[in-house]
Amino acid sequence: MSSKISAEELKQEMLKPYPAKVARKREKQIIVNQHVGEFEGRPTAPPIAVNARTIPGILSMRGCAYAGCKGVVLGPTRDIVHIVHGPIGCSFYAWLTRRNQTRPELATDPNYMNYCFSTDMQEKDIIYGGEKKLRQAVEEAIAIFHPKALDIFSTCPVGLIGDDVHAVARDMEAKYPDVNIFAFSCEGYKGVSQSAGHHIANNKVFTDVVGLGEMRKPGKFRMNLLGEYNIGGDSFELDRIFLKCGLTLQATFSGNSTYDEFASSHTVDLNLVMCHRSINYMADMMEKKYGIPWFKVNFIGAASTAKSLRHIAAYYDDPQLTARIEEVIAEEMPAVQAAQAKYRPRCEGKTAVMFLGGSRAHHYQDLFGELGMVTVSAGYEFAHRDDYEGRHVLPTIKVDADSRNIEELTVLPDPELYRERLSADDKLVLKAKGILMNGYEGMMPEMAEGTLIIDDLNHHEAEVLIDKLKPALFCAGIKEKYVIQKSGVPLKQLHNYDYSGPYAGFQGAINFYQEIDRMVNATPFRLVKAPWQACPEPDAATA
Ligand code: CFM
Repeated sequence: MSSKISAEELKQEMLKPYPAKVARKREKQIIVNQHVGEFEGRPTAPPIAVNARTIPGILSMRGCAYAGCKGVVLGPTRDIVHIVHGPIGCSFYAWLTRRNQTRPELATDPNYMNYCFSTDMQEKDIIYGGEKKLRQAVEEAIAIFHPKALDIFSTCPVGLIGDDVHAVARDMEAKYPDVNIFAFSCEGYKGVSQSAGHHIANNKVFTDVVGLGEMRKPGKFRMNLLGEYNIGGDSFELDRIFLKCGLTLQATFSGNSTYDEFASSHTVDLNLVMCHRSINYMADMMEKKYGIPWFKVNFIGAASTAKSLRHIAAYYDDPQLTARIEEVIAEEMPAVQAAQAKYRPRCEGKTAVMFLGGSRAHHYQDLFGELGMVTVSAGYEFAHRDDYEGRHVLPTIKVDADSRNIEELTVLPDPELYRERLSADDKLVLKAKGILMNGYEGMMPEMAEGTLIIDDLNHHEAEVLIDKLKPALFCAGIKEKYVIQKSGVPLKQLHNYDYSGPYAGFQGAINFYQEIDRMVNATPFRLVKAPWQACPEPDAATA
């Protein structure tokens, strides 16, 4: 750690003002990273208590289950009409702020992403029930847009007043059999964070969409990319690379995606998992039902992109494909290396802290590493122990009441469509090549010992981090951005990328180097003094 304070001292500093009970709970959620053992040749990390309820009164960075279901997993799909059943605020504030982009192939192709569909619940609907209004909204949307599919998202009041969104979906589908209509019980309170919403979304898309279509894209090497949401155009860059390599991307869940792609995603031979947290359920269920193997990839960072492409080549084990992938890497890397040579000396040795949802706090460490920057503290908002420690801890995770709340589907092999793609021997061969089928090594084993890992970071702890570590850059989201910049530290939004992107793939890495150089070498934030630094407000202790 670059600063003088040790990670343990930093942790104690964070715990200091908490009441004893809160401190006891937070103590298990803030962990000094160590490599305590070994699992299959990789270091293991100490256990971290995560995916637990945020303590009331703490200013958390988390979102809600509805955000995870509607905003994250389904939101980027352009030709499903997404109706939010709830007050208008739930819709408006989820309306494209994530900067997930889409690009219809033809100008005439349906694209509903610019629309904000809501039932705009009012007090009257809360008192007398909102199902009637929801039916009207569905009728109206079908009359205007004639979509192939329409889905309904439940916000908190829907669950509280007991509207049966699934009955409405069933009735409406009986009336409009050409439209696939399904609903999500993803009320905001359904889980401790947006993570619950991911699981709810995965389940419904799996049972009600995947397997219904036969729109096979041509190509010998057909695959899906799960957990890539086209923030700032990331998917466009990945599409470019896959196309160049001769790989066919059948479906992305769900950046730049369409309904037909989801429906026919079961026809591929490989699932790549990018964001493990939000979509691992889908990968597992597709493997059980259709026999599609999956492994984890990371296209954030040029070296990680090259490594992931080489893993794809190893999986298909086709000499022509392997040669082509090597050619593409060789073509792309000179520009990346030139950019590194320019920006790395300007960023080398500077520190970053990273607090993002469930994947990026890990993935982006690779990009910072390419700039010679060090991640001195990191954490997720809502990830589970497997994202921190690696999937080998899955059998030891205790299922609590909150997780039990989310349905775990029992999935069996499809009698007709299941096809085994890999034998046990094939898996061993791939393992020898460094490919972990159904695996994820997690963030902590890959981070340096002595870094502080903080789950569900809150405002007070962020202030301690800034005060004690004085990082060159803070990576988080819009809720944190301005308060942190007022403290003199630039903040890069790594949820929606501020106004820029893409950052994935080779071109994305170059964009990122430029952007980070600009931020860590700019002085304005370091020169500002926040009003409260000059003239602090009296607080309860001093008033
Ligand atoms: Fe996955 Fe995401 Fe993330 Fe996520 Fe998110 Fe996101 Fe995120 Mo914001 S799906 S877990 S729920 S990588 S919206 S695109 S940036 S918190 S780290």
